[in-house]
Amino acid sequence: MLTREDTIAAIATPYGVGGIGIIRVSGPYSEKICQALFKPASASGPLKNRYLYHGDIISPETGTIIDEVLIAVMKGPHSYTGEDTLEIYCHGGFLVLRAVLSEVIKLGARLAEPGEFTRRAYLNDRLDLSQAEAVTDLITARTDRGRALALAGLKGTLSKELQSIRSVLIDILACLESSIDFTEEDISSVSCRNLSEDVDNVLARINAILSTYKEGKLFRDGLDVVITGKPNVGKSSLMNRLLGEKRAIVTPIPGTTRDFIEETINIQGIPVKITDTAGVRNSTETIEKEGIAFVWEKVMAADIVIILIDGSTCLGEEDVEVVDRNKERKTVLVVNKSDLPPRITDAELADLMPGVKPLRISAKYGSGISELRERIFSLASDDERFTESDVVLTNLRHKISLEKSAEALTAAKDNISLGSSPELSAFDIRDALHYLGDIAGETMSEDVLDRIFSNFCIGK
Ligand SMILES: Nc1nc2c(ncn2[C@@H]2O[C@H](COP(=O)(O)OP(=O)(O)OP(=O)(O)O)[C@@H](O)[C@H]2O)c(=O)[nH]1
Ligand SMILES: [Mg+2]
Repeated sequence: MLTREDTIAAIATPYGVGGIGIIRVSGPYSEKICQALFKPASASGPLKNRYLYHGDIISPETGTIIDEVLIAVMKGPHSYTGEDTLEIYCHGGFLVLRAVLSEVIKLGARLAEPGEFTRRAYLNDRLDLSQAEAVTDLITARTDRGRALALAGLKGTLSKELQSIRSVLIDILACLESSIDFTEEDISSVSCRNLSEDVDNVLARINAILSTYKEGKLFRDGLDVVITGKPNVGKSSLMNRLLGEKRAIVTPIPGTTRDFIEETINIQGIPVKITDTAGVRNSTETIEKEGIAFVWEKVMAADIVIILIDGSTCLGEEDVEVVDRNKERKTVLVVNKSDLPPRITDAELADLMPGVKPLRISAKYGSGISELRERIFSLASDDERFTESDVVLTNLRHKISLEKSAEALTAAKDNISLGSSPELSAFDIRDALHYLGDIAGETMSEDVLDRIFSNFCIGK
């Protein structure tokens, strides 16, 4: 069980070598730890709040200098965690950081759990839960659009919209509750005539947020695209072309790629993981067979499959097998080597995949690649236009709570229009409020919080 009475500490920068490395301390001992460890180069007397000081970290036991640092004390409640905090900007070497951290621990702090600083920020009302969750999204964002959405979440754009929805619901609830105190005949005299319309408006606002989830998830989690086809069609060349670097081995020998290779690229803000796979053919060779078994696994898990065909040779059995295996999937039919004389006609392609418009490219020379990126984007978005709005739902937990809230509101609306007793509708509205409150983390149990914060890194 974590308590907030103790003082926590962690290295907040990544492991490895860097210009600086930061140790973060939060809790009631922060200032004392600073006094015990730090000798300022020039200042005297107690360190001022939110000032940066230059000096040495000195081991209280041995009197030896451990590092020359900058240090800042930030007193609660105006700090990230809401508690007294200390940040020590050390030289960025792992041994330096470990030595300073160990002195901090000796002085009474304990090592922080993953996400514990942000958890304290949430427990001290510096952030609501959805904002705290946006912190990891921001750190792990892989494209600019993903980063912008996470930042909007952290700044509270979703929280504010939900807060405003909740205040409308509270008004509706007040109306319903006041009418409960009146007799049946008096109900109409209470000024709550448009309740059904009010609930409808709230439902529309919730549905508008819900409708952004697909987009939010796409920008946050991205999607998986697998390149498949028979050997030597240019899968690895296409992989390299999409990445803009030579990542996969390309040779004229069929069967070059044995294992799969995965890398992420950015397509209009969506992080797209591209997987290059082994060429598909009937093989008796163990390594190649294993590689091909992987292909089918990867293809099954993919969001979009690129079926690659070599346009400079005739269609073969393996091409047909690849197409057959992907009948149920979202696919792009890509014909490579368009720089060479074509050996496959449009009619043959139409026979192979009826109703599908093939895309001719040259992975070697780069033609057709931007069209391919566009095809991937429009398949991913189902040709829907994305909002420019900042209130975009990216988190499954939030989506589930919003859906439950919408369900409760629909029930409330039905009860109101059926003229049922106001108690019933009030009950539904309270439910809806409760689910909205879950998003901000108003009534979260410890184990839900444990689950959420365990995904954070240590020191955040
Ligand atoms: N002319 C031409 N040659 C290409 C093109 N794309 C790939 N190639 C050549 O085709 C050969 C095979 O390319 P790879 O990218 O290794 O093909 P692969 O599909 O990954 O092959 P495996 O890994 O063996 O399944 C190489 O010699 C490439 O240079 C292209 O657009 N035009
Ligand atoms: Mg290859």
